[in-house]
Amino acid sequence: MTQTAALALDMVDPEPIRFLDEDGTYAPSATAAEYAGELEQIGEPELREWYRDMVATRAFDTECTHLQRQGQLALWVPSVGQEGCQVGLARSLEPQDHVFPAYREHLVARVRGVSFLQVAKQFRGLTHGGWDVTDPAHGNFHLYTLVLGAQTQHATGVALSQVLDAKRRLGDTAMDAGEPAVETGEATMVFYGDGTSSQGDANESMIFAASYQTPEVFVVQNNRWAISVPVERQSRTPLYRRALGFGMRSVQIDGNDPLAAYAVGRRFLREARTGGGPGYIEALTYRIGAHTTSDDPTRYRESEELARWQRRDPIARLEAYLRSMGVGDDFFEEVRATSDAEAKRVRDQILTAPEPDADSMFAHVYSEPHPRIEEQRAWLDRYESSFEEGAA
Ligand SMILES: Cc1ncc(C[n+]2csc(CCOP(=O)(O)OP(=O)(O)O)c2C)c(N)n1
Ligand SMILES: [Mg+2]
Repeated sequence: MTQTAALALDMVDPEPIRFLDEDGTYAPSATAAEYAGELEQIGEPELREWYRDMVATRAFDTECTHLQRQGQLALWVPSVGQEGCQVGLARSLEPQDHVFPAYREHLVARVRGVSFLQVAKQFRGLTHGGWDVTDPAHGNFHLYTLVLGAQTQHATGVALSQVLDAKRRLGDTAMDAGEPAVETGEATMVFYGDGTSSQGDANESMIFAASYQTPEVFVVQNNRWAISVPVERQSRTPLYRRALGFGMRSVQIDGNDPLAAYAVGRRFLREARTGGGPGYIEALTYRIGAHTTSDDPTRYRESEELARWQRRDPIARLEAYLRSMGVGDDFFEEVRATSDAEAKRVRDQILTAPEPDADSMFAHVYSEPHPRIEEQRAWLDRYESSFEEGAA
């Protein structure tokens, strides 16, 4: 090993950026100081809304887990424990930005205007993909992606188009790797997990992002597990260091601190929009629940680890901070009641939502008629008519 390589491995990692400590006291880390200005617009009214987003998402999440257990959803993917980074990052976006989720970003969906009902419909098999991303009400929130890392390619594709559009506005139609970043006025944020950071897609999209200086923010929610595989098995260095190797600014934040997520998200997005190129945020958090309702984490996780992270619950942390600002019981009780009622409404609505016509699954595969699709459609017709009375 050369001396340089040894030095790189010995590198001391800066403390993760944090404003609120684990018990909700405002106690910024030394690394947070340079981001404090980003919080100027954030006061008690904003924090109350963030808290509402978090509690509403958890109530919805819990309701969906019950619905799956009762056989009403095919699958559910809980986000419990990860609401802190999700709320801060979602709130740091501007309306014109694009957002590419993985499959656990229910809170981000809500903030961008995709309803919980729309999210739940996907897990009941009532839609063929999700929501209409081109509908302005949906805040450029793209579709959930179960193929790990595919969304990073989609995000870099959109971010490349943001560069090209900006260049065209300046009368420059050529786009080459290695050119300086341009001011685009809009950015793209992509969410993925610690396990997904090992996928080729995620790494390739970062190469393109760095080469073409896309206005992009890569967000890795490091919840410590990729189903049953711990993050230590995927990477011998902290994940944020990988981005440094691609030539991107990259930081680690306390992912259960909404203020840190907001401040860093806002800074990185603004830099991306104004010609500063891509950035990478590793949010250190924890998946409190199961990977999905098909998983039993007690088979591979220690209960002490879970208990340790339950004590760092992002909702409890923000609640403590709000209480220290003088917010009283009435508010917290009202939010809980409203959130439970909202979750119940989604439950009632999903149970009565109409099923799509089976034939509609063929409608959007190709834009033109296609013989293979016609063949499959004919097979389905024959199959369905075999149930009709008098059929052989
Ligand atoms: C390309 C691909 N490989 C494997 C899977 C199966 N799979 C689904 S989720 C998952 C773990 C993902 O872990 P991570 O990226 O840390 O995200 P998390 O679920 O923890 O949010 C795996 C292996 C998949 N969906 N897609
Ligand atoms: Mg993970």
